[in-house]
Amino acid sequence: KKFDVCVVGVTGAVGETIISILEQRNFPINNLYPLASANSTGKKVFCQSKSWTVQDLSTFDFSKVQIGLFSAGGSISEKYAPIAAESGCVVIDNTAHFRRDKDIPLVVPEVNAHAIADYTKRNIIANPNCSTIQMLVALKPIYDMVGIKRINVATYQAVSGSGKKAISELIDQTTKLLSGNTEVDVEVYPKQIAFNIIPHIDVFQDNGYTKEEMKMVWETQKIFEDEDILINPTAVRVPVIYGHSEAINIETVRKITAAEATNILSKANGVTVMDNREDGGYATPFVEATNHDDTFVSRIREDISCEKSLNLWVVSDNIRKGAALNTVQIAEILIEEYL
Ligand code: 2RA
Repeated sequence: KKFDVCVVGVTGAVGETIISILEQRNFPINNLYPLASANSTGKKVFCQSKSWTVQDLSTFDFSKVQIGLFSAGGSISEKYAPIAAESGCVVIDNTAHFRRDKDIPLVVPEVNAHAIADYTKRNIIANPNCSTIQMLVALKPIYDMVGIKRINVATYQAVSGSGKKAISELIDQTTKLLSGNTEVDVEVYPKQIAFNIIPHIDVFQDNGYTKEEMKMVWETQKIFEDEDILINPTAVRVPVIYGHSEAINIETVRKITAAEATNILSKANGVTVMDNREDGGYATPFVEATNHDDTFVSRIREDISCEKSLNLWVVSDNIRKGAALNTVQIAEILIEEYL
């Protein structure tokens, strides 16, 4: 069976990657409707050996499609996802807008695919934040085996997480500085990002954490269906273009050795363990993760400072598995098991 699919935000970093993944995974498309703002209408999108014309989101009739993949910002999803859902289109939304809604499933296929069944409540499924997805793909097998009480995580997040403008800002700043300029334009971030790191992603909350950090708390508890698990994130922006990295320390309910963790992770869906204690024996965002589907796990070692505690280094392409691939994987389960 083939499906009529729309992709909302098709000109953005995630939208473009959704199109290429729909092609790579040969998603059964009957008609494809690339949707964007009025100033992008008429542009051509190529997918599955056909050219599709970008249409204006604001005038689109969502009754034409069965599935809508949204990645155009929270305000666009807030306005159009309910319209699409009421027209009978099942929406898979990449923004944070619906993630905490109790009637909307928040899904990482390798972790809680069963939750997709709840899509019927609002006809909307939420895609988690990229930094949450890679962390839970890596931690789920350990969580199931020995239980996890607490997670400490520091993230090293690529600028592509902020969109195309952030990528060009990093490149422009770097080029200028390497050419001897001392002044650079700073627009997307509060400070220069080239040759720098910024411990601030999304808005500050009253408790001193940023919203990006709190997303990792809220989303982990919802996806694991575990209100008791404790998460302590620090989210940092780094001058990398693609690929988020995370230094994770977990306290487990029952002891797990590094060898046991390596063994269970080596068999886990969507995980590649790359962990040799030698030069280059670990995953990095540019060399290993970019343009790959898997979540890479390295530096697996027992915590020397705490019994029943383990350290992991987790790296993944934030635009692919962190957004576009996870979205398409949810859509694949949707059509295989529900539509
Ligand atoms: C970021 N996770 O990296 C956020 C949104 N993609 O900026």
